[in-house]
Amino acid sequence: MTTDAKIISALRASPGGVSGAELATQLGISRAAVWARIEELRQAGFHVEAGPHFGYRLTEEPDALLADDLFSRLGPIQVIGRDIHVFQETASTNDIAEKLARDGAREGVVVFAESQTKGRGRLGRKWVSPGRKGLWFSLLLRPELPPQEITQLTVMSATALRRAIQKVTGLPAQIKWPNDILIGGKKIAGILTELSAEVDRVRHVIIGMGVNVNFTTSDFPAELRPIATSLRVESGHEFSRAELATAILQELDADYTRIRGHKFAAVADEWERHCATLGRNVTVHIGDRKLHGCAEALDDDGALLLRTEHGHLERIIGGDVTLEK
Ligand code: BT5
Repeated sequence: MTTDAKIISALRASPGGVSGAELATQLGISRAAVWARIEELRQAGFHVEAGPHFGYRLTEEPDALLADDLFSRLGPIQVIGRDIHVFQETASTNDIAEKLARDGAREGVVVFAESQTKGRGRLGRKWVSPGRKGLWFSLLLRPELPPQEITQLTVMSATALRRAIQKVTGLPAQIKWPNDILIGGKKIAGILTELSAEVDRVRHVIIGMGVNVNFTTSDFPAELRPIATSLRVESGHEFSRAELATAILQELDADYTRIRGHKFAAVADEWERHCATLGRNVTVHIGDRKLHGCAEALDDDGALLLRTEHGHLERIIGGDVTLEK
């Protein structure tokens, strides 16, 4: 943890205030250095009062994503979130994570951006990601899985994301295969898994996630209003993006630990319990191909098993699913 992250943690732990001397001892730095760090935190938007009787007291936290703040909230994790980068604006966080991967970064790195100018979905579709309205981030993994089992990671991401949303907001989020999180039938979050692999070996995987947090209805472009929603629209109030981001990283870390421990079946069970797709009649579009059938199950690799109208069982690893009424 960085010094700033430790200061933020110490201030949060003592809402009544903590003295400069105590902070200096805890951190092994001088009182002057503590003062300088607190000034930096004030610049970043933290309101820190100072007084002779209470020392330093945190009275307000910014609605900004800050790597130090996220570290201070995260607590012990195995892999995901051990390095965190935050950009004010970038084209796509997946591109930054991809570059970090090529430069040899270790797995677990997470890249956030306050806004993206070229946020993307699958097949080059656009992902709307305006400043401070949501969480736009990507993580780098180097899993020991063959390329055909990578769908497990999309399943894992959806499961962890849904659980974090439910824990923090209490809203009933559901998963739509393969990569959407829905509330009330509308999309609240999407996942973009990008793979770099050789024939039988995965080099790395970038998992990009977009979560609509504090959008109002009018913040959405008109064409998205019928199909998209946000946590704010669904609950009627705003959420701390930092708190939600922390919960998501913790849940992702927990599920990645399950996958690394060969417990994908447990993740898949949870996925199935919260899936809006299974047992439903669906249409799957794969490029120009269109299949109708009943979404029966998820297989061991995370692919969707579709019982077609002709009675065949088709194994689907990608595509767009429309739920039929
Ligand atoms: C996805 O694609 O759902 C994956 C979205 C992943 C976005 C994250 S943000 C951080 C990281 N960096 C990136 O550049 N991307 C990732 P797909 O299933 O193809 O859905 C895309 C479709 O969702 C679009 O064609 C729109 O119809 C709709 N859409 C676009 N922006 C949206 C939003 N903010 N909320 C809900 N729906 C949206």
